[in-house]
Amino acid sequence: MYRLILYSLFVSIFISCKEQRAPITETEAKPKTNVIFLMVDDLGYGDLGSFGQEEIKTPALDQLAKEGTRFTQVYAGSPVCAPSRSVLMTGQHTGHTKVRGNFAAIEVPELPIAGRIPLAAEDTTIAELLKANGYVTGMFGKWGLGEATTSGEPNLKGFDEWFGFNNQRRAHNHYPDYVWHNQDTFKIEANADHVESKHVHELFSEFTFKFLEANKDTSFFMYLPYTLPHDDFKATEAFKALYADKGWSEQELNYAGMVSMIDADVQKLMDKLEEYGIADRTMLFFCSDNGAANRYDDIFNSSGALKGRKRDVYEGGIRTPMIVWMPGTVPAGKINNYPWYFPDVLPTICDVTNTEPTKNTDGISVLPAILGKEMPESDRFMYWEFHENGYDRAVRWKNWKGVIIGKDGALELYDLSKDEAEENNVAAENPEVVKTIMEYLKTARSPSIYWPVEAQSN
Ligand SMILES: [Ca+2]
Repeated sequence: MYRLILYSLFVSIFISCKEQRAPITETEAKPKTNVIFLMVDDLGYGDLGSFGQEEIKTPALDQLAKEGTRFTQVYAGSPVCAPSRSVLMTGQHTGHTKVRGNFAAIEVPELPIAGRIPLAAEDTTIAELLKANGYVTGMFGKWGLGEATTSGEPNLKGFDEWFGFNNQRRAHNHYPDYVWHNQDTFKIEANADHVESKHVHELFSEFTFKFLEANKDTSFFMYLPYTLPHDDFKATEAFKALYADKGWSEQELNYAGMVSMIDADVQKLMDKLEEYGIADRTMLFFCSDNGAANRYDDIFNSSGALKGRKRDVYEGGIRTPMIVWMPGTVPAGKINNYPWYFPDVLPTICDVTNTEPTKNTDGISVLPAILGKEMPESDRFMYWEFHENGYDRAVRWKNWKGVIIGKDGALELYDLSKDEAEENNVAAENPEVVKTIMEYLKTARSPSIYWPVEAQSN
């Protein structure tokens, strides 16, 4: 719809320009809307002040929520890292996207890093689409969709510049002695011989702000898949010190400190966008890539009131806090309950930037919801499959949530409008809904050679 409105606007401007024979003005040559997608790693649904957190202090993110819109029913692509990122980048859910797990379910001996499946040439990413539309593209953080020398290497998947980890396992170390800068290794001498001196997040931050300054007068897409607050649990001393009087364990102190490190970066990001005068033409998204790795029940309650955590297809494994911010465009201080998920990010960003999306996406543009407009009640199916525990599947349809644990498991059904915590399986009382979801599941996915269902043990 927005594309249509923009198109009619363009046509009317074009016609009026033609009639008046006006020269191209400076206004028309202005840069387009920038997009920053900041996605942190393993942050839970309940970890932000604006989503109910009481112990960990997130003042900048709370301010972001006050100036932007909080979406309460947004889902990541998967309950773990790599497939969630694959869904995000390709706009295809885990029944269609190339990378459906952190490791393949079968042996793939020809890969440089066994089992880590890269994106292929035919997998089109958001970054490739935006780059083709004239955007400068940068990524700083953890990629996870292709090692060096593979077809999924980030410079081959649309990023002009990238800095960070392409290997997920190495990203567990926040004090590595090298990371990647494009196709070269970037040595971190301060961390040589296992000395923990330079926290890698500080480098991600430095590269982020260098990119921002260099491209503030252009149109840019910046993808920030930061590695906090993922295990290893290590915050810098200054951020741990914020919680020194709490009497928490070392891990809890570090976890809270890591979330606060993210928060400080968000503050700096908002300040810089204001300082450069580009906040009103930059759409900033903030979310997590999957649910909380640890629930920290009775301390942080990182999954909030939701069931499960990372590696579950229950809500606690896949639902993420989502804040969208663009002063003057995205309504300030609003809470929006419209349900959407990572496959929607590609068509939405395409809509924001007036870029032609790929045809094979499983998502829709949720730009109207982001702009505070009514969207028709959602009656589409949202889909997840997860292979680490066997073959788990989840479907969200309207307010229904269907879950199947294991290849031959029976469908559990929850009514999220009454039972967000997925405590009462109402499958027996709703045979028609069960039937509808089971029918959908027959069509939900295409086979994957790397994650063959037949190979699953349960
Ligand atoms: Ca993760």
